[in-house]
Amino acid sequence: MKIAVLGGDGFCGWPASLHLSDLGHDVLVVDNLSRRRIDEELGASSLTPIVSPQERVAAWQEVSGRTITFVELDVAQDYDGLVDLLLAQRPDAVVHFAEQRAAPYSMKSPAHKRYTVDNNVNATHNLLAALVETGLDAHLVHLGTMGVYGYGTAGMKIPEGYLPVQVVTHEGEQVEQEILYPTNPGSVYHLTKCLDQQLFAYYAKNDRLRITDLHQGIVWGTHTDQTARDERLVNRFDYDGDYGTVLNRFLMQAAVGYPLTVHGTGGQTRAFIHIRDMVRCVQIALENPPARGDKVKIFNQMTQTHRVRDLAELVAGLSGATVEMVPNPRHEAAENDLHVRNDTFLDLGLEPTFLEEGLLLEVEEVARRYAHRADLEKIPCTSVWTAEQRPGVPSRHPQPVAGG
Ligand code: NAD
Ligand code: USQ
Repeated sequence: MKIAVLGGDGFCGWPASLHLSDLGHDVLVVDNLSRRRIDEELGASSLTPIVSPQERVAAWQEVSGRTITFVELDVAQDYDGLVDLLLAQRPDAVVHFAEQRAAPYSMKSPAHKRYTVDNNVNATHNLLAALVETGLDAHLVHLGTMGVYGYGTAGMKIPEGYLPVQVVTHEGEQVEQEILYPTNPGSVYHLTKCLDQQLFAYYAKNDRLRITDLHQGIVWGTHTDQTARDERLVNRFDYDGDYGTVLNRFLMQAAVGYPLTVHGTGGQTRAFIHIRDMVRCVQIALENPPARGDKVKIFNQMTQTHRVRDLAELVAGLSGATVEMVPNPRHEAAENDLHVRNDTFLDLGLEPTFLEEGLLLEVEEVARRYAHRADLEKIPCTSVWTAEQRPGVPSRHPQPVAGG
């Protein structure tokens, strides 16, 4: 297959591109390098030393003999460029990773909220409109998030995208329907993924586009079989307070001797997936496209759920790190249970990589190897969700007085 990977320079996109290329697919990486510029804005950088996209693809050619083409393009801003690229390359599939993906970054300020909405919603909509305009029947595989569901249910397992509901008509007849599971985002970033869902549903219905939306949990780990082959292929490893995700942060914090930063009581339960399973899932999704006219296929891309304080205890037990309960900068439930269905990927052959000592140590080992590059001042999460959480700083946007 010819596969365009939008956002192919990122934490998930790069290892997915290498995996697909290794399988013999013709891979085109498209990225505007915004993630690298955000590093500069934040004064942070990947713990692992990542080389330029041009050096990455040259190293892959040297190591594997396979060619990945890199194209710098802003999917959200350069619609005409996207149309021209699709017409010139005519991919069989497009994997869409090209969004601003950090919840804390999306909550930093009104400007960051607006950037995240503009970038993510425009990127997705441009791609959909461009597929229709070009008439290409490419299968679109999007990386969505488990966070579209919120992190709790009425007691059942979170289904894969759709919820069967019974409604009573005005004649008193009970009718069964299937609806998109109601969204309950926990940040402006997560909100953009909820908006994406609506865009997909509409374009699948109206234009019969073939779309798969992968509702992914928190990805942990760094290496895949391909990224480990040469230091120039190394994946990025985010540990800063905006982009670092919880388990990788804990492993990095343990490696550099920093107390593990548990938000609040650490009672938040989240879904997780190892990076090697993530690339396999993308492959499986590409191999099992919906038919034209089908509704959007939605898969829950996660393998396990964990409570944050349990993860901290596990990492502390393995490494001797200390745990620190810090005030939660987010507006989220202090404690939640999370039960998720993920039957589709299991039925299609995914063999989950579970959290186990060896893998945790492998990631900690990566972090230890590059510990000298760590800037400990970048570890605290300083982005807060509400004005009330910003101590001493009065809100610039006073709330309207109820009824006033
Ligand atoms: P990332 O920030 O490392 O990678 C995203 C890439 O997209 C970056 O290289 C960035 O430069 C590029 N990009 C962003 N906007 C673009 C635009 N307008 N045009 C072209 N390129 C653009 O993020 P990631 O961790 O690799 O996440 C990839 C996708 O997977 C995201 O959509 C994210 O929501 C989803 N996801 C990630 C995780 C996780 O734990 N990392 C979990 C669930 C879902
Ligand atoms: N947390 C801590 N300590 C930390 C960092 C985080 O306790 O040092 C807590 C947070 O408060 C939160 C939980 O850990 O309750 C998860 O935070 P996270 O930053 O690991 O994950 P999140 O913000 O949800 O976002 C990440 C990715 C995002 C993806 C999402 C999947 O950045 O792109 O969509 O995971 S999910 O969580 O299933 O919505």
